[in-house]
Amino acid sequence: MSTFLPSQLEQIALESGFDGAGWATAEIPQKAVDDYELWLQQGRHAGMDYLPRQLERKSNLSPFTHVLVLGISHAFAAPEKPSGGTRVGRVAKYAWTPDYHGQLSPRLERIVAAAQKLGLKAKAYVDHGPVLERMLAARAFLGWRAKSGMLVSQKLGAFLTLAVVLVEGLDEEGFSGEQGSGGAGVRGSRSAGESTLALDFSSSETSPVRLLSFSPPPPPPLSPPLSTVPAPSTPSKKNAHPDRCGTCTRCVSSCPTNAIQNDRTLDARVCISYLTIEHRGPVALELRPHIGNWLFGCDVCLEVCPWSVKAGDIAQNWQPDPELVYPDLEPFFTLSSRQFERLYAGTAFSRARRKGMARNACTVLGNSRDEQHLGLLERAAQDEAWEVREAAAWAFSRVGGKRALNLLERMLSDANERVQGRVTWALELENG
Ligand code: B12
Ligand code: SF4
Ligand code: SF4
Repeated sequence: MSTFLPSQLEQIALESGFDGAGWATAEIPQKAVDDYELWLQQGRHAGMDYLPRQLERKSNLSPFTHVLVLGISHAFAAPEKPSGGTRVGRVAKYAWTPDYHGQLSPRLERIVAAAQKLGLKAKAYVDHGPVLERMLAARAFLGWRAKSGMLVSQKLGAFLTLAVVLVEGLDEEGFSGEQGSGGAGVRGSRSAGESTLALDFSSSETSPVRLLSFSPPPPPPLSPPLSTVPAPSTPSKKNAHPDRCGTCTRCVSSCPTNAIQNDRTLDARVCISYLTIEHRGPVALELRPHIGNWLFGCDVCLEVCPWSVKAGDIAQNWQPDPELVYPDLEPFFTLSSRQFERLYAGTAFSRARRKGMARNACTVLGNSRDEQHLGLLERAAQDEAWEVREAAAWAFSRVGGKRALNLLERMLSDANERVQGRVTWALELENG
């Protein structure tokens, strides 16, 4: 019997730049499937039609037997703002790095290759795979399913990107040290000289970290040597990390649009993250003022969390790009769609497309209520996409004043009915 395999992959993950890692069995509790179905039935997935389609694949991960769940902090410190341009929109931190999928893929490939060398079949996913990543992360003891709906870690806070490596070929024998149910705590360290952010749940009263004993396959020699591998962990069965929200409700009360439900799920129809990233077309009028200066995504429920505050700006293993942190809004109106796609290829912005970003920019400029942005909105009023012109008309009415009114009146002849409707609505509002 050897005792190295799962912890060895964990160690490789930590050395590859992940901040936390833990094992769960690949079984999906019926409760999670039922909850997901209910969520869909209630229409809380808004226009994300791919979510119902994924239900079946998310409900059954076979032939995979175990999942190595990984977390990497995106709690970046804000870089310095570049000079020039109109940089007034906020961007959610997860979108601050160029191509987070691209940055994580080589790290995941390394783990998959290591698993394959050990005779296991493995497949990795980050974000858009048909995998209930948060549920698995909770069962792998990376953190708990918090009131915000986020997987929050006691050490790393809520700014945690998740990824999974599904592994085939391990059986319960492989984790035969397991005593009943429990999840895998994470104990890992990076190479000497680097700070250690690996999780340690030893203070948790139900911490299930136990020694494992492993049956074959026998390992090829891998670095680091086995003697340096930290205490191995066990895969979870049913239990999850204990709830550390306690009586706190900061995320719920701070959410600008009351999107957080009392069953720890979101109503995506009103979540700013959904509205600015996934939603196509005009945003419901009553929600626009609440979007404030969020240009892309929203971090309110993450940043108010005391566990994020306690963790601090700990992301070290990748770097934000200031042009993504403080994007100049002007190019969203001046670039063609093709130029936009080229400029933002691989970034999270590409998901919203040029016209989505231009629409969002109008919301931010309108909510700034600052007349100095009327020039840019004038440009938006001539955009080729009617959704952008509609948002510009709304923004003129939000900024208000004589010049905005003149610009609105000029839009009365817009060829699109919906734009005309918004202009008429705005003028009526302006005229009392
Ligand atoms: C669709 C999606 C969205 C949608 C819908 C969000 C939602 N709450 O479902 C929108 C666009 C709104 C969104 C927003 C954001 N997202 Co998003 N999103 C996803 C995606 C692609 C699918 C999520 C999904 O299936 N939702 C459906 C719901 C029903 O599923 P669920 O949240 O996983 O929870 C269900 C089950 O897992 C179960 N469950 C959860 N925990 C547990 C525990 C136990 C023990 C059990 C039994 C069950 C259980 O209960 C739920 C109901 O079934 C995932 C990636 C992925 N593949 O999982 C990223 C993901 C959830 N998003 C992520 C992030 C970072 C964000 C944002 C912070 C981005 C931003 N700053 O703007 C916001 C956060 C909003 C919030 N408070 O949740 C991260 C979250 C990481 C984390 N630490 O939790 C993920 C995991 C991506 C990643 N790989 O890192 N997102
Ligand atoms: S609107 Fe913002 S604060 Fe509210 S749930 Fe969505 S991401 Fe969180
Ligand atoms: S803000 Fe409070 S309630 Fe919300 S996730 Fe963090 S600890 Fe839980």
